[in-house]
Amino acid sequence: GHRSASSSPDIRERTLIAVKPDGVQRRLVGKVIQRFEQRGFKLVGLKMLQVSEDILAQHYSHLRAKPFYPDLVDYMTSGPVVIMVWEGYNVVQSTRSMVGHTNPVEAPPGTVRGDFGLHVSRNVVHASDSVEGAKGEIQLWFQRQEILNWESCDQAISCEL
Ligand code: IDP
Repeated sequence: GHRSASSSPDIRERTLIAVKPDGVQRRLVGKVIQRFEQRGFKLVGLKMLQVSEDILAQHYSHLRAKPFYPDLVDYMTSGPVVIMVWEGYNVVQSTRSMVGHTNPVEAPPGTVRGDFGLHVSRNVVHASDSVEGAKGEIQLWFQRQEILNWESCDQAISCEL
């Protein structure tokens, strides 16, 4: 169809999604991945790791002064996380709405936190909250060569190019 440079969708937008230690323990990794896959987003990076306090301090630098910060560090270092980069049109905003409010009490059914979470201190997943924030988080968590550029055959069908 007709499109101009300014209106063409940015299909290369990326975000960082993590299944936190409670999500890994509860065997929710597959269910979380399935939601983003079936929405039409493309997985371009994936790894499992034990989080270091150093990387966490950078990732959650905006929360360092909060009273819950020490508990947040204990939670996030309590076991492995699965960390991912997802790509696609409007992926940051769309995955945030699929993840739901930070506090699962406020997250509606149908969202990851609304379906799988009970308390704000164990909210199953992380998702970047802005395009700029996502860029910084992806740089923090991933080496350049760990992100794969691959063409998906359904791109034109899912995103009307
Ligand atoms: P977000 O994860 O929805 O982007 P942030 O405000 O960036 O929300 O908080 C980061 C993480 O810190 C939350 O996902 C949650 O795990 C934890 N957290 C936030 N607020 C609280 C709180 O009031 N008590 C305990 N943990 C919290």
